[in-house]
Amino acid sequence: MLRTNNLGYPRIGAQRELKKANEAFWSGKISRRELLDVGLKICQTNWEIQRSVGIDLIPSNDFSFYDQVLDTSLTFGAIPQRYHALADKKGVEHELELYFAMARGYQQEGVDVTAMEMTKWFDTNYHYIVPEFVKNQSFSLFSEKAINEFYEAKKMGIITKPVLLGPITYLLLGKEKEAGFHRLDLIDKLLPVYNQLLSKLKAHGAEWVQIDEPFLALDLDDKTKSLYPKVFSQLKQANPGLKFVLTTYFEGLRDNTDLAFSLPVNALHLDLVRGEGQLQSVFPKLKNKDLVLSLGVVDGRNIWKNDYESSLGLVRPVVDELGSNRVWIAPSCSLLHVPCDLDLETDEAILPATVKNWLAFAKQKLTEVKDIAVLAEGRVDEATQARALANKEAQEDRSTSKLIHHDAVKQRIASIGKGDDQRKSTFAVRKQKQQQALGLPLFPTTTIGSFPQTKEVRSWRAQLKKGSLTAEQYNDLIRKETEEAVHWQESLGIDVLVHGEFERNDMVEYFGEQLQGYAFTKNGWVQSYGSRCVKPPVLYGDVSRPKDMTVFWTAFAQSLTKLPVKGMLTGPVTILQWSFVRNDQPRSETAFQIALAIRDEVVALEKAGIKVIQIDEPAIREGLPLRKADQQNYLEWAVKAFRLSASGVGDDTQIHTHMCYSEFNDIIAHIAAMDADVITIETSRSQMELLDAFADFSYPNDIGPGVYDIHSPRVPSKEEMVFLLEKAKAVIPAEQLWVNPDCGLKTRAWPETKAAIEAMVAAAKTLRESVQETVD
Ligand code: 39S
Ligand code: ZN
Repeated sequence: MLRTNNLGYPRIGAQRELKKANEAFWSGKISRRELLDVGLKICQTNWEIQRSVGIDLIPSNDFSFYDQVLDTSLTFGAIPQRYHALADKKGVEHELELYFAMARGYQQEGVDVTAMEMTKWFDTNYHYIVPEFVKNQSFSLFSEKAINEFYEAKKMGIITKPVLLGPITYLLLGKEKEAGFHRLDLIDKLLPVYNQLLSKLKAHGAEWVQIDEPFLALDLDDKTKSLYPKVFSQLKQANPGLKFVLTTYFEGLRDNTDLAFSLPVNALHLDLVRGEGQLQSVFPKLKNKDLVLSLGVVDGRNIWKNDYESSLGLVRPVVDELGSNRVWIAPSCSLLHVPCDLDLETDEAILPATVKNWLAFAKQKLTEVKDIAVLAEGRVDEATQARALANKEAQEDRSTSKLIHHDAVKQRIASIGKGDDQRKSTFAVRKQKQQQALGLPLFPTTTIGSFPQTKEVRSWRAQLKKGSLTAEQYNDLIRKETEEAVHWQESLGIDVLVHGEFERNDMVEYFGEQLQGYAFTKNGWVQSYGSRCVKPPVLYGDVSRPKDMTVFWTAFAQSLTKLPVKGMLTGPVTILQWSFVRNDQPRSETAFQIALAIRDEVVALEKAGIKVIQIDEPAIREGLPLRKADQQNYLEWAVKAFRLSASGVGDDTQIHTHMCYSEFNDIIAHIAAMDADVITIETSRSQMELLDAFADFSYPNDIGPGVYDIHSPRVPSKEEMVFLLEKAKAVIPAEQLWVNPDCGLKTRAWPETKAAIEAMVAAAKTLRESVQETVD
């Protein structure tokens, strides 16, 4: 029997139930009990959906209240010292409060602890909480979440397959918080606790356990390579009778193929979307073994319908070779990265029926997995037959659709000239001209662009969409909000102002909505971090810009003040990265199309009298291919796309860019090659660690290292920020330094925003005074 295997299901709920419950709990509106109930309800719903579609291996422990890596830290008791007092004070029944304190920081009842660091999950727009390890790290079975979830599903009559982050991947995802050891050296302490958990799961009736080791599909050093056989034989030995499905994703195994097939596991999952060609090389390894292969043929990272015929082309030879008992059909990775249910999308004005017919979300992907299994085995019922036919028609419709291709766009791409991705003069020349135009002080202050998207602002937009506010009424409200923000910034003494972005829903969706070639959804939410979700627009066709996108509100804000107002745009690579993009042409081609649209907007802003323009590229590092061999090519076209978007303006127009949430050290030369006049960059959660890279490299242009973490409601003191700025000043010349927060402020509330920005401006003043003193 060809079985079906799911790796993970979206956990925010089809109506973002988890987001709403979490936020209600944090603001004291619901109790812990009520929040736990919402969580359980989501688990039960997800299990039921999977059972009804006919998924054989249904995951548990893929649910999380905030993040699965943080769950793992709590499971194995890797709780950093600074939370111990809180843990003791609250006691075990407050596990959830401790958990959220680690995720978000905690500033109450005389306790003041910062949040743990957060960073991108491989090359996705999902963020995980970075485990912190110390030299004499100890582990213990602290949270029993994995067991509880297994038990809950069992009550429904479902024997789930618990999902655990593999021990090597878990350690690699973390960071050493002191010198003198390597985190992989902690494996001998971790494994006994890991085994303790596994034996409990077994005792509760678990048969299969999914061990996620995405690192096994990446470039590995010898130390890590040699650890894999050791770890997996120990797991095998310590847990007789338990079956392991070793799960890799986001890349093909490539040079780790032999290693992966040598490991003593019962099943191996391959991502056949990213590692398309890898089946050929694994065939020879399968002889004389009873290993099960889980074939990840349904794309867990994008929303296009699976092409049944091409999937069957992959699957059938494997079934012929191994027999159907040794083959599972699966999505390529967890479905966490796609929205829940396409059936909820019924508004043809934003998602035309033609485009909708090309798509599949998580729930639909489960059916695809099941269909492919049924078709591959040839025991086809009528309903499956009908879906297979419809699938074939949808593929044909998309491949010939007139909605997708536009000659004018293709011609413009073809005619990109040599100088089109270069500013007119060097940075040194530009800096002088910009200084003349702007007259900024030393340590100029600015913010990253967005101000709090309060409930009110969002509800105005919701009302506009529903028709209970007219466009005029809505614009009036946004105008007032913008005016207030501009006047507040002026009164505070900020040097480069922003308009606040009150008119925008999201920094990518907002642009997608105004570009040709895009469709959107009403409910296509995907978790980004914690309770925060995004609704990536669907880029299905050639991209062009029919009219101005941001000029109106930027020019309005500029009309209110003599100080410079920064125009805010999202860069081409980030728009690409945070959209669901076409898979029928190379990503670079799509990036260049977006770049030209943004370039036109940059020029339009300059024409409207805007002197400073920020083109955000927070996702440039996230788009970096996971394998070194593929990176150079990406960096070349990504940097070119940014430069194309930025190079249409005169020398005296100052171009900023912004980046966050990634380790940038390894691509610093390429960041410099983007040649933005100013880069503002996230650094504060890592205490400005990043700056070492900028100093070593001697970054040529101006830089604003974030002086406080905006992803936590905690208000930083002026002294903390002065301390960080002094740290920055030690490695970056003062003339190059800007003062700004880590990121945009849309996720924050006004009171903490005002307090923090006030302190930030005061910190900049203190720095200016101290420089003045040394000059005197
Ligand atoms: N990726 C993207 N695409 N955008 C980003 O900003 C980022 N930032 C980084 C990395 N990746 C990103 C960090 N990630 C949010 C999301 C991701 C983030 C940071 C922040 C965020 O604030 N998301 C909002 C949220 O989860 C949703 C933003 C949005 O699209 O709350 N809002 C819409 C709007 O403002 C819809 C709002 C909404 O939920 O128009 N409306 C309610 C509804 O439709 C009704 C509101 C009401 O009546 O009060 O049910
Ligand atoms: Zn940011």
